Amino acid sequence: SAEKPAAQAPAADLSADFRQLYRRALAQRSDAERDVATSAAASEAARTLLAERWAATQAADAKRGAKAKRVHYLSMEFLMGRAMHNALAALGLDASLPATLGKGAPSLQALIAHEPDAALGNGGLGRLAACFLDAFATLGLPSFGYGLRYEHGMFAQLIQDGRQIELPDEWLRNGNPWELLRPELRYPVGFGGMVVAEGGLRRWVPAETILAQAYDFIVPGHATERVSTLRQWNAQPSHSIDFAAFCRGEHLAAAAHLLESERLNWVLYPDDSTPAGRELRLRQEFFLVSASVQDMLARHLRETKDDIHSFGRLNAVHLNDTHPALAPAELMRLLLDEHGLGWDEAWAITRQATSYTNHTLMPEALETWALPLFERLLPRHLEIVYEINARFLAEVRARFPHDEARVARMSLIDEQGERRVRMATLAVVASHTVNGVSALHSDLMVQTLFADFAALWPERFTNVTNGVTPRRWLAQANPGLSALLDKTIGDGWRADLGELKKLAPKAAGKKLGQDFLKTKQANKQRLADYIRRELGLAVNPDSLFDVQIKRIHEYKRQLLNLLHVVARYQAIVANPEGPNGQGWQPRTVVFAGKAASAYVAAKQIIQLIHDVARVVNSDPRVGDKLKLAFLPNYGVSLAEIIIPAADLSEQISTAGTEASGTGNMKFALNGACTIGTWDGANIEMAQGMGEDNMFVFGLRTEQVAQIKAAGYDPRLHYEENLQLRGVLDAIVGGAFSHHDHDRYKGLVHTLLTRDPYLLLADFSSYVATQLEVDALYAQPAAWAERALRNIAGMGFFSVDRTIGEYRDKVWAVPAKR
Ligand code: 26R
Repeated sequence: SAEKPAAQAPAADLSADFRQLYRRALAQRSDAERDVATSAAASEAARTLLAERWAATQAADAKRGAKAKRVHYLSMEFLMGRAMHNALAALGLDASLPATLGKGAPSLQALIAHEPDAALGNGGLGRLAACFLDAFATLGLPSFGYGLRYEHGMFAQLIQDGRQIELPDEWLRNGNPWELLRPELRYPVGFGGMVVAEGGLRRWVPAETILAQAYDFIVPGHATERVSTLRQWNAQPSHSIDFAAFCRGEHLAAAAHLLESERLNWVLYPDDSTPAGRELRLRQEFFLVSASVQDMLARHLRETKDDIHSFGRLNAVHLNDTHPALAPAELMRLLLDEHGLGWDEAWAITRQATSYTNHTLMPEALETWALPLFERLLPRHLEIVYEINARFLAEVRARFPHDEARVARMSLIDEQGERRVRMATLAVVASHTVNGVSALHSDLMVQTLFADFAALWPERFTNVTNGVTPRRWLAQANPGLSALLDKTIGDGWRADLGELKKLAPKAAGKKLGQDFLKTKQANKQRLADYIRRELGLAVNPDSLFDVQIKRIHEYKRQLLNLLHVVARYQAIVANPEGPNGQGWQPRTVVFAGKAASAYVAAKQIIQLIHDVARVVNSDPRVGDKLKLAFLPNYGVSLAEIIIPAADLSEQISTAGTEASGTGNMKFALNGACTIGTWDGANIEMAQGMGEDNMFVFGLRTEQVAQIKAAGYDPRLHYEENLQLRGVLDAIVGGAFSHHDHDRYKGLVHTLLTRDPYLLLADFSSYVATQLEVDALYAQPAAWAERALRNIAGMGFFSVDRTIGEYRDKVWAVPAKR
């Protein structure tokens, strides 16, 4: 039933239209700096053309109206990155841009460079949502993304003296050319107040009301005229300034409530370490949910001539993790209190619509809300949660009589200590389908986090392995490799990534291997130039580029990577002839990533990376055998430069901790080999490319569990492994501490006493596998063959396959007739 997008139509009159729009827009900016003016003009021209397609998409879906099931993807995060290249590619104008614009026009690269990233997300979950929007458009799925229009996205990361400094991100300073203000789409969202009984109904009377104003961020697809919508809500005050107060001269007081509402979408929520921060996050979550549910109800009623009963059949409401898990509670409130439905029908509709994806098993990332806060902000929703819980627990007791321990574990309310609402439980109870994001993660999800729920409702749980868009992450980010693929296997892979398997029988081809290495070399040169500009560090583009880029987190084990760097440094100094007298394979180790502002251990890892880099990079005994670079301010655009240049992709989380990973997929797609643990989607990638084609190391999930159960003692590894001892002794002894001798005492102490992510247990296996990497890299033809086999095995990891599975297994969207 997959609707393959039609082949890209040649765009003769489109390019004439574009040229005309561009020139007109440019003429209006004759006083601006040239680079700024040209990119603004190009985005304005592209936006005008795409807005027409967007309107046509909306009209087509509205016409199908009651027949077309709509998917609503609710997410607190959308990590969009830049839009210009994707927009021009969707219009078919990227390759022909110089010809379209004529003499003296800027290059594609110059046009793109001025756009700020839309970084409205933290990491994997947010970028996945952005890839989903690409697939929604490309597959022609009637759908909306729903998010918040944060004024400031992910903070900008500055490094000062090796330490992370967070600065506000100003992505909207010059406006966002890809959004359309929708003045007619504005909904009131309430907070606080009380619940009143009114003629047999309960009604919420909020104490304050904030308006949610829609902005539609347009997202074009590949080889289709369809343009998806990311509807972002902007908070606005429900009434203007207090004019009387203003006239009395009390200017700030007259406007105090404006700030109160606008602060709602000031920032993408960084972490919830303070009470004020937690309350703001809960407000943001409800604001997203309430506006979105009101919007989909309004459209449904309009299209079905007020048939509320068919809402569940014609609308899918998907929860991207628990952050929007208030949606079923808000839908229930509207169905019960505003539309007067009875509980049973309202609940049936809600369950029929709702589905939920879990993205992490880490206990500290599971959302719960203290009851007093929940009740103060959302009194009616708390009543509804209690009623859902009462009915649910009755079902549990009927199935498992005399098992109050189970009831306590499964309750929507955590009664241990301070009472709290468990959002993951609400999401599971309200959903018809719950999925994890890789095969391993989905298995662990039903064995651990949701074991009680899987015992009750086994059919509710499923897996949908993540995927990435080959448009942004291969076609746009890596034009050199893309051209080589086009020449070798045809250009069908953009719309059907399974085509990559045609590469497998050719992988050993000598010429192909050389051509592959040539494209890699050009990408590495570009990254080397970037590193020199950014850090003033010269790196050898012929060295092996060993890359770990992702959020800094203990479970992701950037520190294990760093322990290997220190071990290698010491080995190079001790033994310049190399591990077997053949010399050392030169390496450039690249890190990038942000630490949550309140995450002390992660920030210390950033500092240690810089401290080690200072010592290693300036040691004349090392030269280019080892260089260490931390690139600041990681984000989508930086990833687009780094990933195509990587030889080796580090995916080294403790087995059982990384739900899926999606960076792992982007690297392999770009011809990097992976060194990785048997975790997340690494496992399925290894199966796709052949296990022997991945550098797999370390303990497996069951072994990790066994070792922990038996009482793990990291010190034993320190005592028996001389190399490890040398590394930790150097770190604790101040070798990298930069006049601050005890800087890393605590960090090493934690490793020796607790080491919760088993770095020491995996160290020797990791170091040994790194030597295998060196050995293969020393044979360019064999390395190229391996990389090509990796690419050939990546067909499964297209986001188009992922969304096809959601459509069929989760949202049950019927094939278009
Ligand atoms: C509630 C708050 C503290 C919070 C917790 C966790 C906010 C955001 C997160 C982000 C988590 C859930 C996340 O990004 N998970 C990642 O999702 C990716 C997409 O499925 C996976 O590839 C990746 O393995 C996982 O860590």
